Amino acid sequence: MAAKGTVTVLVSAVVCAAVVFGAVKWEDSVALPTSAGQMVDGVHHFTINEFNYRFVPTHMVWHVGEKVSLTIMNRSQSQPPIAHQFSLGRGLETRNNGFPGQPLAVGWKHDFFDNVPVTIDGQTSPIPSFSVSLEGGQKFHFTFVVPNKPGKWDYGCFLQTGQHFMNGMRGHVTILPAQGA
Ligand SMILES: [Cu+2]
Repeated sequence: MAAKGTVTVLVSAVVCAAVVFGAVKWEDSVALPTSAGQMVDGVHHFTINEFNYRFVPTHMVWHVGEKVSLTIMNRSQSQPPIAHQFSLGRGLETRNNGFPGQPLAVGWKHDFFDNVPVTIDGQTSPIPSFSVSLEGGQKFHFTFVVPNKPGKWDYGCFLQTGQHFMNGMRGHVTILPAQGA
């Protein structure tokens, strides 16, 4: 009889662990941001999560002239976690790697942030070829006013000679005319 009791306790402990694990996973997924962002005091806030090998969200909509606040979080789920990059631009720059038909993705021909003043820790300045590379667990925050560069822009991670990009680490931003324009 004592043995039977032990088995019951073990089984309920396992069920309990499964429920807790499920709850954590669920919370993780509902906490992830949407592509719509959040408007707070006239500033459009977005959080971009980086995983191996994808961004969440993969799509954002900005308007020319609005102030955007971007928080990039590297949530690499591997052990050890790996670095990721956020780079926004247009026109994929590729390099031949010696295998026909398999060029490496190395970056953008046109960087979105060229001539765009970016505010980091209260300091505002244009940063040529601005991109953000983070180690696992790090986050980075910056703000800017969306310049008059409408249309579709792409973001990606080009680390490990473009392997992350090839693996699907990419997304896009649609920039619409100024609201009310
Ligand atoms: Cu990456």
